[in-house]
Amino acid sequence: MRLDVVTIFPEYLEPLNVSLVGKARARGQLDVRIHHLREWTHDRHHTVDDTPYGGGPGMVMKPDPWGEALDEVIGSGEGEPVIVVPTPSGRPFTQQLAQELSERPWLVFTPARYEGIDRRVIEEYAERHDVREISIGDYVLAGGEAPVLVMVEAVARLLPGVLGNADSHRDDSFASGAMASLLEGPVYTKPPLWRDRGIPEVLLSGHHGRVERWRRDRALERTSAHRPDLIRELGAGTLDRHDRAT
Ligand code: 6GU
Repeated sequence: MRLDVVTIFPEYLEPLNVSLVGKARARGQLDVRIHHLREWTHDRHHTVDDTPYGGGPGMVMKPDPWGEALDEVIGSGEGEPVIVVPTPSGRPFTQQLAQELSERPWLVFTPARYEGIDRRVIEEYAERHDVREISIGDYVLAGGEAPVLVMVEAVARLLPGVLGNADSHRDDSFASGAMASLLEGPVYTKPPLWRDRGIPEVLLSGHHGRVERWRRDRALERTSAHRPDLIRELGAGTLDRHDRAT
C-alpha cells in the first residue's frame, strides 16, 4: 500500500518510522511518502494561510499550495488514490472505515492546521477523485497530523502480513465475528500470583468452551459499563439465552 501525507509539519509524522508501521515500511509492505506543503509555495515567506472571507477568528489554508501539491502527488502514481481529509467536521473514523481503506492500494492524507482548508479544494478534488472527510472523535485537535497517525496505524495493522498473527485482530473490540461490537474484557499473563492477586480459575481449567463463555460474559459486562450505546445497538438475535441472563 502507498501512503502520501502533505503537511506543514513533516516532523510530526516521524512516529511512522517506529513500531508496527515502521517495520511494515522496512519490509516493503508500506510505501510512505511525507511531503512538505510549503514546497508548493512561491512567495518569500512560504505563506500557506490567510484571513477568512466573512471575518471570524483564525486563519484558513490557501487553495493554491494545496492544489499544486495534490496535482503533483496524485500525478506521480498509477491508479486512483483515496484522498483522506482529516477534519473534526468529517464522518466518524470507525473500524469498518479502517477496513475499507485498508483494501485500497493508495491513500493521500491532507492534514490541515488553522481553521481548515479553503472549501474549493475539497470540492475540486471530489469532482475527480474519492475524497473522504474523516473525524477521529468528538473533540477538537489543533491539526490533522495526530489523526493521520491514528488512521495510518488502524489501517496498517489490517494489511495482510503486517501483524504477526492473522488471528490477532479477530476478537478486537469493534472487529467483526462472534464478539462483534463488544469491548474486549480483561487479560492476564504470568506470574499466576502477583501481590496476592490470582487469576480467574476458569483460565487454568483448559476447558475451551468455559473460557469462551467467561470471555464473552466479561466482554458484555465491560461493554454495558463503558458503552451502553453498543449494547442497545446489538441486533435482535445477537444475544444468546445466556447473554440475556448475564
Ligand atoms: Cl481529523 N482533526 C482535528 N483538527 N480535530 C479533530 C479531528 C481531526 N478529529 C477529531 N478532532
